[in-house]
Amino acid sequence: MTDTTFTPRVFSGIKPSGGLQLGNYLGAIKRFVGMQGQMETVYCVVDMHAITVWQDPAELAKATREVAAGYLAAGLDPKKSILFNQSQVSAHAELGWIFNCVARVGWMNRMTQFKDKAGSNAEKHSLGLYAYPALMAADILLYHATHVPVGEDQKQHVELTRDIATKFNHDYKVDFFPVTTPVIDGPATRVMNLRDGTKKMSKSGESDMERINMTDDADKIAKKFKKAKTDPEPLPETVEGLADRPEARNLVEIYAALNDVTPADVMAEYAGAQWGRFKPALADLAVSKLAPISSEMARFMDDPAEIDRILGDGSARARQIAEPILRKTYDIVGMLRS
Ligand code: AQP
Repeated sequence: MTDTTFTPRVFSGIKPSGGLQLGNYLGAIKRFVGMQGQMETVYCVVDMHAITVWQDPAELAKATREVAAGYLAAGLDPKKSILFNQSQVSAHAELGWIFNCVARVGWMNRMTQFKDKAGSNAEKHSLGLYAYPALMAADILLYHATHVPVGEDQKQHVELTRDIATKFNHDYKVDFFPVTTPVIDGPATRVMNLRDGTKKMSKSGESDMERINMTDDADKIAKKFKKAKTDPEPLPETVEGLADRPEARNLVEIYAALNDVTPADVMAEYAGAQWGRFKPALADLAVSKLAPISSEMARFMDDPAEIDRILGDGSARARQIAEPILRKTYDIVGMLRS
């Protein structure tokens, strides 16, 4: 259900915890660009989230510019959208603290992403990794965002954002924060690892062969799809036939998302095809769609001062929305400011 009392506004972000991978592009950036022009759009490089696990400072700065370059290369227009990096708008950290005091420990204990990332070694991980969904709620609610496009893996965190907004409004007897709608649509909301179709493709996954990086060249893309794990069966006749075949389903969904068609359209063309036919077609399609983006990214990366200027300008525009909302939040909470 969408909260209709607030002006429609989109917010989403990507963390610069490494170079962009195909899942970030299909599940996030491509969809972010598609929402541009439909309503006000605010997109962020969430560098404060990246340091929830150790980041080399020089690499973090480079990855922040690379994510910004990815957004721009994929068609984000900094005149139509606000594009900035999170740490330049200190209101994120300030509202994040307030939400740390609203969110309940029991809620955080249910976050599956923390369990997946921390594994059996949770005590060695940073407090920030555990608390980061409260900061993510602040990222969204600081802009009174009504719509948050994300991949499937972030659904639980957007639901937590709704819980935080509802509890804040209830505890302080206000109708101040919107109850945000997660926007999770299209064929590639969960792009899977190329070597294990039961795991999500990630920037920080162990092997480079398990993901397509947005900076991979044509040979690398072809090699990675050629070596992608599959089962021995040819492609089925219908989408239903992909149900228990996670690797086959993943490759079909990637094809569909890259080509802006449905998995059923892909099946209509490739029903019964052997991998020897489908994989090269997928690699060719991926190269034709990704090569223009990666060469545009390289062009932006050659001019870091221009990226920094765009992020600086976006940060100033983001602060204009965020600061009044933070000040009002402080008033509601009873924080005295002289
Ligand atoms: N495999 C994926 N399929 C679809 N969408 C994905 N997203 C990430 N991976 C996939 C979406 O990309 C956006 C930005 O994600 P993020 O970088 O902030 O965090 P993440 O989801 O933790 O991404 P990674 O690549 O897995 O990073 P690491 O390895 O550092 O944890 C989100 O909308 C996300 O859903």
